[in-house]
Amino acid sequence: MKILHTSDWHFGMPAGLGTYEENQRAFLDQLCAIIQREGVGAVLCAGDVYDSGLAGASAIQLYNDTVTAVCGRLGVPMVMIAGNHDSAPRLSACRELLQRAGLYVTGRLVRDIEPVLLGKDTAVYPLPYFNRDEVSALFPERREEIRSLEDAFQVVCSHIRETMDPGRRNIVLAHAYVVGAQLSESDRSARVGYAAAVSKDVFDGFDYVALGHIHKPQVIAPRIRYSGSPLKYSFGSEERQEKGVVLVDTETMEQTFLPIQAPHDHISLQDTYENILRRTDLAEHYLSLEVTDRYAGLELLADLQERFPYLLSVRGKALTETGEAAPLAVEELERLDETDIMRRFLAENFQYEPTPEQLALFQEVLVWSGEEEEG
Ligand SMILES: [Mn+2]
Repeated sequence: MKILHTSDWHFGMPAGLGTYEENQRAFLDQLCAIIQREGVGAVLCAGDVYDSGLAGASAIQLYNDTVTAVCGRLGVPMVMIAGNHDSAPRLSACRELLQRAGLYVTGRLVRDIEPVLLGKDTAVYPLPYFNRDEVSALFPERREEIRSLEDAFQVVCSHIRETMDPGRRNIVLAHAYVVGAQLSESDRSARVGYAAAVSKDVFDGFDYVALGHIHKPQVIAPRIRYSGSPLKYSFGSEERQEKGVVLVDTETMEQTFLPIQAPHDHISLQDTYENILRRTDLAEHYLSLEVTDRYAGLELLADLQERFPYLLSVRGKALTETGEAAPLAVEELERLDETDIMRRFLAENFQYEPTPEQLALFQEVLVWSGEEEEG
C-alpha cells in the first residue's frame, strides 16, 4: 500500500493583511491529484493542521473541504494528530463518529495507544504533540525516570513496542523537534526553544516515523523523516526549499518525495526603487523588499502595495546615515493609530520628532474632532 505523509498545513495562517488560502487550496487540488494518480491508500498528517487553536471560519471551511475531498469523495482514510498550533479538543471533536468516515484524529496522548490499522499489513501509532508532564500523569509508576521530554518519548515509545506486532509495518506519526533537524524562519515555536529536542534513538524499532513540526522537508535517518510543510511560510532559507509530500510504499518501504507547486512563491529582493518597479514578474508573489535608495515610509509602501498586491514587508534606507531602518510590515498599517501616523508623517517629511506638549495638543484636537463628528 502507498501511504502519503504530510504535515504542517497551518490553515488560517495570516499573510500580511490576507491569508495563504489560495496556496493552500492549490495544495489541496494537488494532494487529490497525487492520491488518484499514485493510488494512495491512506494519508498521514503529522500535526499543525491549523495555524491557531482558534481557527477562523475560512480556515475551518478549508479543513472541511480537505477532509471531505480525501476521506469522502476519494474514500481514502486519513490519520491526523494535533500539533502544538492546534487545539487538541477542537481538532478531535466527534472523533468516534468521524472514524466511521475514515478520519482518525487524535488530539491528546493516551496511555494505551490504539493503532490505526491500514490495509492488511500496516499499523499507525498516532502521537499528538505532548509535554513531559502529560506523560508523567499517564505513567505515574515511571514518574521518577521522566525528567525530560526525551525520557517522556522513551517511555511512550517503549510502551508501544511492548504490544506492537513485529509482523506488521509499524509506523509512528509524531509532532516533535528531533535533534539535528534544520529550522526555517516559520518554525516559530521550535525556534523559541521551549519545545525541547528529542534524539532520534527514541524511535528505534519502528518501520517508519512520519514527523511534523519542522517546516523544511528532511531525512533525519533512513526511516525517520519530516515531510515539511507543503508550502513556504517565510522568507530567508525557506524561499529556496522545495516543498512537497512523501510517499511511502509499505511493501518495499521505498520513500518518494513529490513536489507541490504553489501559485504564489516567496521572494526577497534588494534593489533600487526604479528597478523594483520594473519587475512586473513579481506581481503574483509574496515579497519582502529592500529598497536601497529611498526611505521606506507610508507613501512608498502604499505605492508598492498597489503594484505588488502580495507584498508582505518593505525595508528602506535609514533616515540618518548611521541608523538602521526597521522593516515596515504590511500588517502593521492596520495597527497604526492617528498619533502614529502623525509621528511617521513628521519623521518622513521633516525628520521631526514632536514634543510631549505637541503630542498632548494633538490628542486634544483628536478628541474635539471626535466630538464634532458625533454631534
Ligand atoms: Mn508547524
